[in-house]
Amino acid sequence: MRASAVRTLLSGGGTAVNAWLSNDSPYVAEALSHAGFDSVTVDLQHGMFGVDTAIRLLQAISAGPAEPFARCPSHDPAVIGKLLDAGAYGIICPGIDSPADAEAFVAACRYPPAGRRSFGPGRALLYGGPGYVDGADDTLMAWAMIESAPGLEAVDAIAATPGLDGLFVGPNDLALALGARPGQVPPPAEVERAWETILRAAHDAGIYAGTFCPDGEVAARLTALGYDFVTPGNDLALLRAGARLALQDSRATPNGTGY
Ligand code: 3PY
Ligand code: MG
Repeated sequence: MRASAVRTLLSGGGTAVNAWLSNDSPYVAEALSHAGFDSVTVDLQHGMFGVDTAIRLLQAISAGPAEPFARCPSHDPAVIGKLLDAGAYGIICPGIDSPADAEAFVAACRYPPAGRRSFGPGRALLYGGPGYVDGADDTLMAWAMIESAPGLEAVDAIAATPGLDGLFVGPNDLALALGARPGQVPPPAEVERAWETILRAAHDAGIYAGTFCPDGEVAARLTALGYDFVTPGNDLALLRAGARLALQDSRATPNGTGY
């Protein structure tokens, strides 16, 4: 089976930088896969597309060097199984609020006897190659999102879930849950504290810590703090930031006065 480059990077102490797709263009997915990210995540929770399109996006990501990941909409095993069968090498599951949620999520990602994933790896056999079924459980990554007050409260018990590879912070939902505003730069103090708590819980349990970030600066700061897997905003944030810079440059005058 094809090894997971992200898993290999993290197990050697490196940090992976992940891109996040909210739009439905396979061309953009392919371009981001060639842009230098370690993985590209297809967002089935808030992305502007459904499962059929997500499968095309996973194919497009696989045309470049980045590893195909997906954020499922919930821990519904039907959708998780389909994304894995379509070749996702990592699943990021939103709204894990309890150890029971985490167990259900992990079970959906692993074949029996470790879990309850049903057999039928269509495209995953093409991407993963020979040995997929035997290697899948030790290769594919399961990331539980901590993004609610109950999830934060139960973070140590969630981190102890057998078979879970990492905790992944959802700073925007966490901000809302903690009475702050989502999408703030700099992020609110409540979220900063949660980033520290969740990092410690993951590493104390011997698993990885990942997070969504508003931008690359916050991603670099959280990498320095110890995060193993960072996402510097979604595709639209990258597009807006690039557009802003290009406009600024285009409208600058040689003497710096602007117009
Ligand atoms: C959050 O910040 O809540 C997320 O789910 C990241 O997209
Ligand atoms: Mg969220």
